[in-house]
Amino acid sequence: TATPLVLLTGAAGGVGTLMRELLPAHGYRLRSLDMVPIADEPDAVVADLADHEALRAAVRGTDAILHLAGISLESTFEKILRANIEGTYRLYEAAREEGVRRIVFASSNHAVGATPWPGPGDPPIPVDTPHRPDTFYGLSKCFGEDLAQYYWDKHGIETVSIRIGSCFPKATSVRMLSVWLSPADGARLFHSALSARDVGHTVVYGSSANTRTVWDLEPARALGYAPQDDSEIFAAELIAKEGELDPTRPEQAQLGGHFLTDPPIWPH
Ligand code: 15L
Repeated sequence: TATPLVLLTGAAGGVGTLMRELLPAHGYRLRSLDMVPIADEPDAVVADLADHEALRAAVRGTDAILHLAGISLESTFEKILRANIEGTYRLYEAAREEGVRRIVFASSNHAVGATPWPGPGDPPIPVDTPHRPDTFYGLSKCFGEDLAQYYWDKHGIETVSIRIGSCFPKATSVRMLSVWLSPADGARLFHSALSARDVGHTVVYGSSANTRTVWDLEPARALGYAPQDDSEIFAAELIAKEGELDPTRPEQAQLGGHFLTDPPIWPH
């Protein structure tokens, strides 16, 4: 069969740039969508998710969508509303109109970021833990997960919502020792989420096989994901710098870390 064509939204962003590099080796052709042009991409579309005709044209003929577009950190409610909440809705509508049956949604740990950091001996945080967003950003990811459930129940569009931890080349804080997703494992996980059968709407956590993992990776493994990396290679250096993770410190008391304690961003 032909190599599947995947629309990558937010292709110029941090994770998008890593995945343009790493996903083709898993057997995909990519169409890159972003608001900004990307150099040297043969199949690239420059469009805002609010441009309905451009978005439909970008979605047309694809086998699946990897939805990474949106604001990736806390911002004002107005900006989050437009980019993440409206943008994700518009993408699902385009998928419905064009008959695309599978979306992989970049959700985030910040959808449940207000969940207390598990203590020693506590069970890992399950995927069905209640939504506890730590920011407007996290709230938009809760919305995206519910939107995905709705489009599955109502329109039969399948989604894997991945609550990504920290997908960067290296772990750069003791918190990240628990939630780090190496770029190579990220590509493995996106591949599993794109290719697993009969997912309906499935929510998983997205991290590497970290020694200090705090959440349940089994739902991701059930999709076929077999992580190869472990953030422990960064542990000695980070602990020497910051000390061990200490849940009595406010910025380490909950899963979302400093997202809970950073000052809110108000619109002025
Ligand atoms: C996220 O959702 C952000 O997009 C990313 O930049 C990191 O801050 C990550 O969470 C994290 O929790 O480390």
